[in-house]
Amino acid sequence: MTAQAYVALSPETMADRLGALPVLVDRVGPPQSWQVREVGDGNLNLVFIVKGSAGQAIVKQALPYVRLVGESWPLPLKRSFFEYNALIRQAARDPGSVPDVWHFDEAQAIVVMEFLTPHVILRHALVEGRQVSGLGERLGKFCARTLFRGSDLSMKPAERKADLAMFAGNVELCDITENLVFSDPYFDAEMNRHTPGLEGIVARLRADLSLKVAAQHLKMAFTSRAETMLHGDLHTGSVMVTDTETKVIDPEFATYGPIGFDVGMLLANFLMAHLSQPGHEKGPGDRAGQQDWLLSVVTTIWENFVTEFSHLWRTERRGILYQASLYENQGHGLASEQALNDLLGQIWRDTLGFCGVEMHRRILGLAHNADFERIADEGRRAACEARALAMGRQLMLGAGVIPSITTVTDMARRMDKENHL
Ligand code: SR1
Ligand code: MG
Repeated sequence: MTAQAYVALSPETMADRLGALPVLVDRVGPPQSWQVREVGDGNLNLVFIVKGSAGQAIVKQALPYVRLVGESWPLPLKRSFFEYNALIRQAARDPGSVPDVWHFDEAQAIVVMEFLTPHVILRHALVEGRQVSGLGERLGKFCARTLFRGSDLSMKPAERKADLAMFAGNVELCDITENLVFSDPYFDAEMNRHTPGLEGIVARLRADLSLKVAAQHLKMAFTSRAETMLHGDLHTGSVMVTDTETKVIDPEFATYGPIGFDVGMLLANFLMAHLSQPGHEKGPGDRAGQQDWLLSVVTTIWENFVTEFSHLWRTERRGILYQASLYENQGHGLASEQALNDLLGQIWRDTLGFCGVEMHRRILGLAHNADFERIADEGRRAACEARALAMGRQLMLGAGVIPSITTVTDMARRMDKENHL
């Protein structure tokens, strides 16, 4: 199959195309027993559930264009190669955190993997008002482990440099992030859209020159500070959950970048989930408990990230940075702790900035999120989105002085009561 030219799969062709694949026959059953559904609801790819007499599998295939927009926006198939390579690294760096990969076909841009059941996309669960136990711990540790172990704090120099070079090839997906996240929200870009009623705050944000400068500083950090292998698109649509289990999916945007990028994007999506809750109320205040829980997850993610990252610093710091030979082995363990605190401070400031831009781009840019989009009443939606826009600005401009995660969650509670329209 790998020798053949790329052809997009369909439910009808699945058995003919992949029916001889040993791993699918073993785990799903003979192709005659297969039932195939296309279930992709993301912006880019085809996703099929293949169900047979012995089990189920996910078959994910990249399309040669952006699904959300259509064939007018071509996108290379090689993103599937980066997704596969990121998944196997994340599985090694944080075992159990991602679906098991069973097969990869580079020419057909196909990744065959474990079907997660009864998992659902976290974002949908949050919109419905569901809670997931252990979510913040799991995600905080995922960030710490993948971001620490993908960096020069941990990796062997030759492997790290080879990975840096390899993931630097993910040019077109980085280009999406560079434009859609860091630039388009701050001017009247062609693909932007926003909810009617936001015109006033949108005009104020786009006239805010300090904000424009902050966004471009963050863009420069993203493009030039190749600190670690990022997931690259770590939002609540890239997480699947049961009531008790959490798995991270879809790392096709993987690239080397600043450690705070993934953490900031993730926190932004929980803060947006928090600020969107009033739009989903069926009666006054009936989402208050969900809002409190969402902010507790924000706190837990950050605290677990810091705790786990610090633990890895103290126990696994075997890369070329901050060598133990310079610190602990000289009896200078205190200096190592000082260096850790300094680094966590830098990551914190980056996290706040990236958190802010993500909150802006999901409301002003091309790719919105269901947290707000599923609020049918435009007036209510605009009120919620305006609070998120205002909060994003405060995070970006205040990144250097916001002292703690409690300050952030207090800010979210305050914003939730304010009118920013
Ligand atoms: C054109 S792709 C738009 C967005 O969808 C993906 O999930 C990423 O978040 C990207 O920015
Ligand atoms: Mg995705």
